[in-house]
Amino acid sequence: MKMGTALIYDEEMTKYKLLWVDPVCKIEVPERLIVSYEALVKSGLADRCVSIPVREATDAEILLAHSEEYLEAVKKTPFMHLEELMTFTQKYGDVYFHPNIYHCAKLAVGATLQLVDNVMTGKVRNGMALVRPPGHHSQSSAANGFCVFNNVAIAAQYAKKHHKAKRVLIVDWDVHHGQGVQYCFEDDPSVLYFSWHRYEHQSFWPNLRESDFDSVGSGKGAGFNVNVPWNKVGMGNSDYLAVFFHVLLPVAYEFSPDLVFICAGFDSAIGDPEGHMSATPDIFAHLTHLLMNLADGKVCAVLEGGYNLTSLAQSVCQTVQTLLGDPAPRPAQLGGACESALESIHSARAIHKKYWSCLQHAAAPFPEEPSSKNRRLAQQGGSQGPEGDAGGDAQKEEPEKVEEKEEEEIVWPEPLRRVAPSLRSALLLPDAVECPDGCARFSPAHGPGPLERARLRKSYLKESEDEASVTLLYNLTALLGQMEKNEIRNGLALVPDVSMAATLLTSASLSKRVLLVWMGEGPVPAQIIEDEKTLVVHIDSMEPHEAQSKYYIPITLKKGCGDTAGVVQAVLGLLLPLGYQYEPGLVLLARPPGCQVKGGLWQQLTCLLQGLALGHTLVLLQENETAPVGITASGLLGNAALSLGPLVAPGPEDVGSFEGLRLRLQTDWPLLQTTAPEKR
Ligand code: Q9C
Ligand code: ZN
Repeated sequence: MKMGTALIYDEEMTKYKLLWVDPVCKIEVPERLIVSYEALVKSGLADRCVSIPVREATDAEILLAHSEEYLEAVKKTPFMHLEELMTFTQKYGDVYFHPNIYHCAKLAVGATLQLVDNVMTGKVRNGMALVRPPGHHSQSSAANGFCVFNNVAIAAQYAKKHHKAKRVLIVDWDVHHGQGVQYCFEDDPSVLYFSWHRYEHQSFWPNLRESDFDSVGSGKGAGFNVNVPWNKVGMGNSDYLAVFFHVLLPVAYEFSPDLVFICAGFDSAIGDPEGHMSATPDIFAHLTHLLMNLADGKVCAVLEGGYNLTSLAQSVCQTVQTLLGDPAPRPAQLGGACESALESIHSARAIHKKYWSCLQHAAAPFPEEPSSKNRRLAQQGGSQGPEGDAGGDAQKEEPEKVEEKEEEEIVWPEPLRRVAPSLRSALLLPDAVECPDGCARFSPAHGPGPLERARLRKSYLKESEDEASVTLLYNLTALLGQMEKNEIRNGLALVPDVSMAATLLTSASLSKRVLLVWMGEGPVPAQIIEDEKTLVVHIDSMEPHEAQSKYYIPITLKKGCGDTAGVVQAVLGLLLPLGYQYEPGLVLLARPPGCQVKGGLWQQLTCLLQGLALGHTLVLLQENETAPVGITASGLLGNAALSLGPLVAPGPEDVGSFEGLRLRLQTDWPLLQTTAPEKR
């Protein structure tokens, strides 16, 4: 199994800066890289990574995304005097040159390629390149937006050419639109480009018509460009997660990349003077986690923007710590996406429904779209107006208007320290079943006393059952207890009766909230369904007998759990948003007898659920069905789930019924919303 996280950084990339006065460019400072790296060192994260040297990209590599004329022009900049540099700079938008920037730009590309080589050859599983200058705005023949060469676009071409990557996903979570990346792959179906960006109906830089949601790619590449424009500032954690659950992840899983790039700009985090968003640094732990089971875990994060040094350093640490496999923090108090974000989500889903079967039942585009946007634009006084926070009437659900505050006035709590329990995975297995490598066989310090034995026997067992059954129950609660004390991260138990074990555990859990995921035929024990502190998500082929309630959510699939595409859709669009909104302290994943979920999908589920409850996942398997033990253990140990391959269309009735379920549940669970209220 491929292990390790690469960190690629070289101080040399701090050695250029703005040499004249320019209010637009003054935020792009060497300290951006210095504070990011220092934070990684101070927190001990840098030491845990595999450090890989940078190199200079070759001309041929740069030419994968740029014209010869442009490369030749940039090559002359190291020999230019100040005046000449300023003149050269003026040919482009929002960028500056320096005698050493060409050298740094070659290192930034080279660092990204080093990352790709190490990830694609399996020397590491994933990694991050901390680079300057950034890349996603630069174009075939133009520098732009602090970017000289398009690091990620070059690296995607390189991965296709040198590592035979067939499908590459680029997730651009920087707050600006990476138009350079969009242009590079516009008609290329082998590279799926996703970007969200501050847009404000085209009034925010780079003010491009083609940054809107209706730029979907062209020719063979139609459908492979996904834009989610933010038309208001102040977007927060719920907005970001909603876009992941309802737009990016379904499409990404259907696409099934061989490699994932993150254009990891952190100007989309709180406190950033460019972005004016409110998402907190810990959200990047989740965004990273949610991408880490695509492409067999091959994720290359490459720094782009990020101009608030505090928020930048914290966000970089959150990202790298997640790549390393530490448990993600609990994202607290998620609501639904705000109204403006829902409009963007709706628009993106509607325009892409003809390209992606996971979206085929998304609501239709608004009839007035996209012209309504132009009307609003006109009301704001033209398309090239300055960026700013003006326009739109404030509504209750809208994000807070961010006044032109000095950035130091915006404060947020430092992310909590993320502690990984010293024991990652404890398995409760009958003696005859071999314990997979890397896992510990769970044995409690001492057995139950006579009173405890009597209590367990009375509450859960028939008279006829032997002492071994009592011991098993005791061991289960002991394992649960150590997980809840954060001494053990996760666990797996092979039990003779999954229903009984689930009943025992939900009642024994001290967590205020337990999420029980029941994969297959029920019934789910009535005692659990009635339990107010357990949210049950039940995926099955049978219409359930029990009436659905806020805390019992049956998801019915025609072909049951054997329908991989259907289950993936249910997991991404329903289970995960429900789980994130519920904020469980413990996740129980139950595999009742005869469960049809295929191995790879089971592993995906095991891995994805670990983003919840600080990674406290307890998996229950049926004693006589030992086949899934190996893959479950592998997922619990933090190995990436294997790619499911491109997904076929889920059954149309199923997709239709998910949409119906989503509509019914979204009042109680706003993170399920995909459409603005008045448009529903
Ligand atoms: N305030 C990156 O984040 N200036 N580039 C915008 C509007 C350009 C950002 C002016 C910002 C470029 C990589
Ligand atoms: Zn940016």
